[in-house]
Formats: sequence, C-alpha cells, structure tokens
Amino acid sequence: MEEILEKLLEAVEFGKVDNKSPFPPQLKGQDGSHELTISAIETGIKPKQILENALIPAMERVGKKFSENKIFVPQMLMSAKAMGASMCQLKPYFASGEIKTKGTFIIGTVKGDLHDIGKNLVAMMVEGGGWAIIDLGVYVGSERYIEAIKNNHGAVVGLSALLTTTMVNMGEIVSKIKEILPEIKIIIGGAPVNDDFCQKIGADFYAPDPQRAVEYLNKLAS
Ligand code: B1M
Repeated sequence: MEEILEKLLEAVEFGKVDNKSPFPPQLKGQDGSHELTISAIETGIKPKQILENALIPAMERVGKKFSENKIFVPQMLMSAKAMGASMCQLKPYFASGEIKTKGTFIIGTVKGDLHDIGKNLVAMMVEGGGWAIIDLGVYVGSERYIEAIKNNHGAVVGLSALLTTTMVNMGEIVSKIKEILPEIKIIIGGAPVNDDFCQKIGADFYAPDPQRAVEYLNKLAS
C-alpha cells in the first residue's frame, strides 16, 4: 500500500498524468496518476488515504517549490493536471460524502477580466488541499459571487484580477459582498494586487501564490 501511494505522490509531484504521457522524461513509460489511482482503489486503499497520504502532500511539495521559485508555471500546470486525473477517480467518493472536504472555496476572475490561468492554478491547488471548489469562471460580478455564497453556507471566497483596470472592480465586489455578508472571508490574488490594496478594499487576505491561499484556508479550517 505504501509503495503505490509513494508512486502516486511522485507522479503528482512531477506531473505524470498517465502512462502514455512523455512528461516528465524521468518517468517515461511508467504509470501516471490516472492508473495509480485506479490501482490504489482496486487494492482497497480508502479514497481518504489516497487524498491525505498522496495527493495533498504532493500538492504541498509543489506549492512550496513554486513559492521558492524552484519550479515554474509549466511544471505546476503539469502537476495540477496529474492531480486532476487522480481527482476524477475520487470525485464519486466526494459526492457520496465518503470523503469529507475541509470546506467550500468559491473562486472567480473579477468582472472585466478574462485572465484565468492563475485562477485555475489556485483552484486546482486548493482542491488538492482537500477543499470543494466552485469555480465561477471569468468576468464574475458581485451578483454571481453573492448568489454562490448564499447557496454555499460558510464558503470562503477568492477573487483574482490581472489587470490594473479590473482592480477597481475587485474593490467594488468586496464592498458589495461585505455589505450583505460581512462574515464572509475573502482572499484576493493576481499580479497587480498586494497586501496594501487588500487592506484598502477590506478583503481578508492577500495570497501572492496558490500555496499561500491554501495555507490561509487551512488555518481557517483548523
Ligand atoms: Co493579458 N495582460 N491581456 N492576456 N496577459 C497581462 C496581464 C499584462 C501584464 C501583459 C503586459 O502588458 N505586459 C497586461 C496587463 C497590464 C496591466 O493591467 N497592468 C495584459 C493586458 C493589457 C491584456 C489585454 C488588455 C490586452 C489587449 O487586449 N489589449 C487583454 C485583456 C482582456 C481582458 O481580460 N478583458 C489581455 C488578454 C490576454 C489573453 C487572452 C491573450 C491571455 C489570457 C489567457 C487566459 O488567461 N486564459 C493573456 C495573457 C496570457 C497574459 C500574460 C502574458 C500572462 C498572464 C498569466 O497567465 N500569467 C500577462 C503578462 C505576464 O504576466 N507576463 C498578461 C501566469 C499566471 C500563473 O500568473 O495570473 O499572475 P498569474 O497568477 C499567479 C499569481 O498572481 C497568483 O497565483 C498565480 C500563480 O502564482 N494568483 C492568485 C492569481 N490569482 C490568484 C487568486 C488568489 C491567490 C493567488 O486567491 C483568490
């Protein structure tokens, strides 16, 4: 059991999706996260163990290496893809309630902005950290955030913006959410925003990268 989870951890950490995938070269010809997750389930390993002993630690390693500039966006995307292949096999267990999530994270790129690469990375890392994700996509205005929050009691909200022009929209969305639902925790991120801006608009936390978002969320959940 240990061996298969170690292999799965390695596959996700280094972005090996399936046995046909040529990336990463050092794992060429070996099973990827897709096959390893299926084998783990067939061997009788509980989905919760797969998540907690392979996927979450793998994404923690990836997040840490990314924060420390030891890996870059392409490697992180491959890891996220490998994690996604594994999560596809685990989804039915989430749906049945056999795996409990730490909470729900609603994420979107703010109105006026269609950059979604960073937002998608954050969503995948947070999902890998054991959270249920509601991805509202791009061009998201306050009404859609508020509707999603009302439908998901206790959820945490994440806003992403990549344009200096859409930072203004981010501020307006935070104000509208806090006006109606002041207890909701809001994380902001994206290249043009920073901690000062976060405080200025009344958001709760600025995450410079996905790992910092995961760490903040896990503190909220503990
Ligand atoms: Co656009 N674009 N773009 N673009 N684009 C930038 C952002 C820009 C800096 C390029 C430049 O001029 N040098 C510039 C913005 C300038 C500014 O406002 N200061 C720019 C512009 C101007 C534009 C257009 C206006 C161009 C035009 O049409 N004239 C237009 C805007 C369209 C719109 O949104 N309405 C536009 C369009 C596009 C494309 C469609 C072509 C494409 C987007 C494709 C897509 O996302 N699906 C695109 C791209 C790819 C870029 C660059 C090249 C790359 C952005 C990216 O994905 N980075 C970018 C220049 C650059 O950065 N070199 C640029 C990688 C990504 C992983 O990083 O999103 O920062 P990032 O996410 C990071 C962190 O910020 C953080 O985690 C991620 C990982 O560390 N993070 C969060 C992000 N969200 C978070 C949320 C969190 C926590 C952390 O919690 C909720």
